[in-house]
Amino acid sequence: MKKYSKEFLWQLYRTMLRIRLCEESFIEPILNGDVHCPVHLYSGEEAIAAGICFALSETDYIFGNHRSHGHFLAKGGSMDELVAEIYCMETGCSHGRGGSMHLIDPEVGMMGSAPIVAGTISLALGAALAASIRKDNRVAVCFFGDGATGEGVLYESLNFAALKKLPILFVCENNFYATHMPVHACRVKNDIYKIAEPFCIESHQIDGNDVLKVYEAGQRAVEKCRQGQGPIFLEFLTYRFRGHVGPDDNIQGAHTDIRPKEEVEEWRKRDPIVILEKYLLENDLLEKADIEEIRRQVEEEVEEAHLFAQKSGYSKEKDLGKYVFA
Ligand SMILES: Cc1ncc(C[n+]2csc(CCOP(=O)(O)OP(=O)(O)O)c2C)c(N)n1
Ligand SMILES: [Mg+2]
Repeated sequence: MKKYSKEFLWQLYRTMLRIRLCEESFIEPILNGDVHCPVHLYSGEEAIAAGICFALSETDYIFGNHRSHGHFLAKGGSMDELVAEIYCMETGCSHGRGGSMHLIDPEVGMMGSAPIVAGTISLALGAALAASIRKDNRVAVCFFGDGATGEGVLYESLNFAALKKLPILFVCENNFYATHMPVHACRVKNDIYKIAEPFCIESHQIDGNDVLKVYEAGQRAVEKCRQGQGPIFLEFLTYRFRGHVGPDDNIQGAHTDIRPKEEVEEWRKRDPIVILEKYLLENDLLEKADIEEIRRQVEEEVEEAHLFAQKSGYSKEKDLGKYVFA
């Protein structure tokens, strides 16, 4: 294991905790009916967004999907604007027009997220093509789920990226389910990373709950992309702690999360935040009191973000067409 500075590791830890506490802060408002858009929580998968985004620079591009609060925060998006967007307020990052699944902040390289499964892969490809034409040394990352491997655009994009040797990182967050469909029920082969082989794209399968492993893989891949040795495909194995949408898939009173309870429990033992916490404690890089202090600060930040959103207003009816392509 490489040596990292305490400051770096604390930042990584804080980033994952910011994502987790922000996600979990929405459970009550969702259940109370105070959130008016579908919300797909990222709890349990934080190590991937944090590890990959820490391997990038601010000018690199990322693209997300329907479960992208974590990507947005890890790339440097404002928590105030994220929370306001989830409440569909004018002060949100998409001026309240998008809600939870349309997040964007080009200033920090978060180029957009969209709910169409695999919908942003070709956009990331375009960004990587632009970077290669401009020779500006930027890398584009596309985050997508195991469900996106059923979409043709992924294979078209892999082919084009390989053909043009584009600086793009395909990041598959394999949480073993696409809504309620287990990955083994819709794929002949479960080793997703191998789909890159026919395109001669380097690919790896990595523990997505160990943030240092994610970071190291991300850093190696980004380096290769910058040296013109892209594209790279990384499959991260992970698990969502919550339902597909909302806290527990409780859709109109019907509990539809069909994942075995024991399976959820097993993965909860592999909580990415606890894994890093343990590493930091065992290596005397963090003390229990530090954990409490970081948690207190993050809780305060989350609370302030909700206050910011509550103080914000909805867009005026006459302005609803503004920022919207029709
Ligand atoms: C093209 C398309 N087909 C179907 C849907 C409905 N849908 C929304 S999310 C989802 C599953 C996505 O699963 P995965 O890509 O594994 O991401 P995860 O939710 O597990 O993070 C589906 C089928 C959609 N949004 N877009
Ligand atoms: Mg999935």
